[in-house]
Amino acid sequence: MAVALEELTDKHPCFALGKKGSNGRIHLPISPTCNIQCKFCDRKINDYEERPGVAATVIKPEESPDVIRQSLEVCPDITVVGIAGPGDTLASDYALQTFRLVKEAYPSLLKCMSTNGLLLSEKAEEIIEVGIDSLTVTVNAVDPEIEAQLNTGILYHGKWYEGSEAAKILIHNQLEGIRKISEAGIMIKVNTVLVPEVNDQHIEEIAKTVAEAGAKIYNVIPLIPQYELADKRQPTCAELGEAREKAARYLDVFCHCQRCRADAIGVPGGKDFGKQIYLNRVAVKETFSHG
Ligand code: CLF
Ligand code: SF4
Repeated sequence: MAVALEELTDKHPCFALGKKGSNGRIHLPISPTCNIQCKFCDRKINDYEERPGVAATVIKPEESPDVIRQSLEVCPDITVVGIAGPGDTLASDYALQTFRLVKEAYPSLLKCMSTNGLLLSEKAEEIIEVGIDSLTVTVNAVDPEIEAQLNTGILYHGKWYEGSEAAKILIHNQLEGIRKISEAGIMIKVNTVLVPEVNDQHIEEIAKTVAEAGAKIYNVIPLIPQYELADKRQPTCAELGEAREKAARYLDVFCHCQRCRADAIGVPGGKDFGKQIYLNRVAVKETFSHG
């Protein structure tokens, strides 16, 4: 049965509204590959950068229960098992396989999945059946012309699409996926990477559209200028505040995002145990590089 918003607000650090939550999360770096190319994404395997898309290693689904056990020993505040990359959670089957194992081994932990949404609509039934408790979809635009400035292209059913043609497919699938998943009662948060002069005047439209599709919480993430958007700047605090204020007209806004790595472990913003757990794993030899 789907978890109610009150329970998520209470137990989930990224759905805590108002004050910062004190619960922790473990990210399992299970999903190595991605099926789209965001212009700000520079996926890396290393142990020093603090940002999404980075992990020290990639683990196998069957290693997850043991990683969770070790993590709970060092951080008993963990209430959520999240999968957020370092690639996309639906580009391979590993994330859904892992959630099945987690459900069996740790039924009391919340299962949180994060995706770019390209395959959300076609995988919706399976996601619902697996019993995800919270889902995050990254929607950076609902206008294909704007999305095309943030995304080079998508690999969809074996074919590479670019520009606004790619953006149209991506946006359509994201919104359809959000509709299907929210109809099943699963709580959805939408993340938007705020890019000054590209989508900063578009936030209200995104928030309105995703709220109509069924999303309940919105998280504006300031751009980390890198890769093809290295020449852009980070939004100012005022721009971030304005974007949040506009979004808040349509849904609840989450304000404590820490732009976590794909292998973060601990309370967001507090001590991170990711390196200690993942780099100590002798069994983990196979690293994946997107380089
Ligand atoms: Fe992880 Fe994301 Fe789940 Fe949270 S992170 S998959 S919803 S358990 Fe949270 Fe980190 Fe921000 Fe993500 S603070 S980057 S919003
Ligand atoms: Fe990177 Fe995520 Fe975009 Fe894939 S969806 S290119 S992993 S930011």
